[in-house]
Amino acid sequence: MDRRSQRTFIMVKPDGVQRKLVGEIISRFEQRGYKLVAMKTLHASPELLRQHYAEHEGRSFFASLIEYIGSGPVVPMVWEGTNVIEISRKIIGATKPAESAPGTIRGDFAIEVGRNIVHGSDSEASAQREIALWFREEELVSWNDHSSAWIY
Ligand code: ABT
Ligand code: MG
Repeated sequence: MDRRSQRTFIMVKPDGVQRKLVGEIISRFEQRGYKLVAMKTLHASPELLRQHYAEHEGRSFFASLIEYIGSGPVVPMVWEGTNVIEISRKIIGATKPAESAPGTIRGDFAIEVGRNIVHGSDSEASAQREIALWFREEELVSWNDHSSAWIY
């Protein structure tokens, strides 16, 4: 695969939507040089969220996590570009807000681990699984971003 065509799954959580941070979050990925290839708004079902967070099933926070992410609309997205999985986790910042550096999304906007604004896939396997869970193949757009000649 072309190294520039790595894709990851990013989702603005209900607190990010309600706080009107969707544009801010999109801007940060655009400004870094990444390409938006899919996006929608939906109110996710508990079933979809249980699948999304399957790795945390059985943990003490699982039920409250599903309730929080299901409490309002979310904005799932797919972003594309070199090393986007690793770099997007840096753009987002650490899971615990006390550890998320200023300049990251969580470091600038979040103070609670249970209200941390945005999700990003943590590995290639997660990215593939999550993209397939939230989007149909035909919802992913391939397009040539000529302006990125100055980034690559
Ligand atoms: P996500 O992007 O939501 O997956 O967060 P991240 O990958 O940074 O953190 P992980 B470890 O995947 O946590 C998922 C969500 O579960 C919440 N959580 C996690 C707790 O509330 N308590 C905990 O002890 C842990 C480990 C935080 C994460 N999302 N939210 N909201
Ligand atoms: Mg995670």
